[in-house]
Amino acid sequence: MSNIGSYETRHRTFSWKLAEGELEYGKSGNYNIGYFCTDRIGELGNGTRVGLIWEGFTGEVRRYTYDDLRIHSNAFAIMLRQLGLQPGDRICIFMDRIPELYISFIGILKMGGIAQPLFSAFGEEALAMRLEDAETKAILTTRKHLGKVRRTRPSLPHLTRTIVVDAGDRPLERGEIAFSMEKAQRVENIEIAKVTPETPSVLHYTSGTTGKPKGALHVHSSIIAQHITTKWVLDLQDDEIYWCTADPGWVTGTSYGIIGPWACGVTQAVLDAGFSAHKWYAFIEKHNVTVWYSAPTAIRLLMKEGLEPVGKHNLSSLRHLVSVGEPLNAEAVIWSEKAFGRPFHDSYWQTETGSIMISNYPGMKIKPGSMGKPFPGITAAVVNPKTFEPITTAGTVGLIAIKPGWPSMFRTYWNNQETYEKKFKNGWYISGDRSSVDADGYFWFVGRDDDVINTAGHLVGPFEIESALLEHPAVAESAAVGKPDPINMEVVKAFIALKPGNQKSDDLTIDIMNFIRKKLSPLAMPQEVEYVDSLPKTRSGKIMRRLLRAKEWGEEIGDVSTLEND
Ligand code: 6R9
Repeated sequence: MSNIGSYETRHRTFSWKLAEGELEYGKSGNYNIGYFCTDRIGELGNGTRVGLIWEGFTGEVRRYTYDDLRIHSNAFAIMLRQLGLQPGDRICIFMDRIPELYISFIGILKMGGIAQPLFSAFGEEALAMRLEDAETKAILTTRKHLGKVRRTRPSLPHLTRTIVVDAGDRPLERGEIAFSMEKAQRVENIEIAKVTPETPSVLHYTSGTTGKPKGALHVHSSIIAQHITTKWVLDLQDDEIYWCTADPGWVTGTSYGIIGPWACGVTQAVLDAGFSAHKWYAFIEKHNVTVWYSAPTAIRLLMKEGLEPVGKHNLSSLRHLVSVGEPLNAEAVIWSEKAFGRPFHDSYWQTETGSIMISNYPGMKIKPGSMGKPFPGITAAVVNPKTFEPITTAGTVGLIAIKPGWPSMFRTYWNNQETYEKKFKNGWYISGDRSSVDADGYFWFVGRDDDVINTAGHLVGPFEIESALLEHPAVAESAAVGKPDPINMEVVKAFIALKPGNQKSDDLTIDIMNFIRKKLSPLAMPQEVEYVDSLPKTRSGKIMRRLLRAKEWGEEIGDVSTLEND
């Protein structure tokens, strides 16, 4: 039996008070996320349960119980306090996916700091920009990334503390502190910072379409939504081995890679290694992963490798699969059913929303290619882009809008209240994505508002074209963008990466064009196909369509600091 049981019943009977009750949020005056992710699990009698199974790129494995997580996060909190850091200070975590990343995140929250996780792969410019904007006081890092931190420090007067978690006895420079989590004194209990539900907790930088990245600020009560969505969408049950493939530099890696699963007291597995189908399947097999939260980009990479590597592993432990981050094409859902005997369940949300807003739930009928329905307690609609009034006609495309008031909603953009306020229109939070809703209440993603293609006055969504392209046997990855055209204003241009064993040719291009024309329409047919080895993506795996588009239009590319380039 799934945790959610019947979606309809939950939808009818839901209240955020009930969700608070499920977590006992505020019990004995405690509102701190750090408490709920570690100490509380011990109080429930599960302190000896493994909370983290970590595997490094060399295959080394480490296990931490909830008691360990509590004690080690206490050590981080004590150390940060001793360094004079205060509640409300922004403290950056800049590490690969090592245990210290996950545990220091909790330690920062326990001392009342605002955790600012950043991708360790960021170069110094991307790093400096975000540290400067947040006036970050301290950064936790490792020797591997220390050089970048050192190079940014002269331009960052607020950054007064650099903590190196693997320095050992090696000499450090002034202002740098060596701290070993494993060697620190084991303190069973500390005074966890008294916070209110509205005290800031996490600052996540999201890359805007142009200009500087924006810092979405979250608060401690976000855990109410993260906990209940983890329980009902990811369906985590007591004895789960859960794997979230996202890096905590991306919101998925904190909301559902730290807070959600630990608030539920389950075992989560982390793999600190790059992508390879074989490595991923071996990881699932070795640790008996039961619930897997991943992203379409990764799923499409697995699809590219085909069914053969799947057959080489025993993946029978898997029981529930969920996807986020990019539109999940119908083909990927169908393929996963073939490969793993289970479909990927799509889930839709944003850094700004802090938790899953729209999803396919265990037990609810999946319509492949649809994002599913709003989470119980979430009022979502598509609204008219001009009037911001809800569209009630099934199938009509509009902007995805959500009624404010859910606990994990961001509270502002750091230093940018003006942009924050612009996100609200006519009493709705406007997501910036386009979708339609069908007669059964399922949402169908169309594209980001700024990615929609206007060809001869018709709005064509890139997702529809890309989904169709991915059904062509030669296509592994695709992006559809608008290209200037003197007659039609814009026409569709497709960027395509081919599956192994296929060669680009004029015949193939014509075949692909015809494939789309027949499947969709002459309007949606790409007028041009460009073959690429891979598509430009952000570190969270999102295809950067605006970058491809900007080239076609000869426009400024804007901020590319989240671009994956290795
Ligand atoms: C969690 C996360 C948010 C943007 C969002 C949308 C795209 C996310 C999606 C999806 C289609 C889904 N997106 N999930 N598009 N289907 N299931 O990804 O946060 O990094 O802030 O990105 O990602 O365009 O607006 P974030």
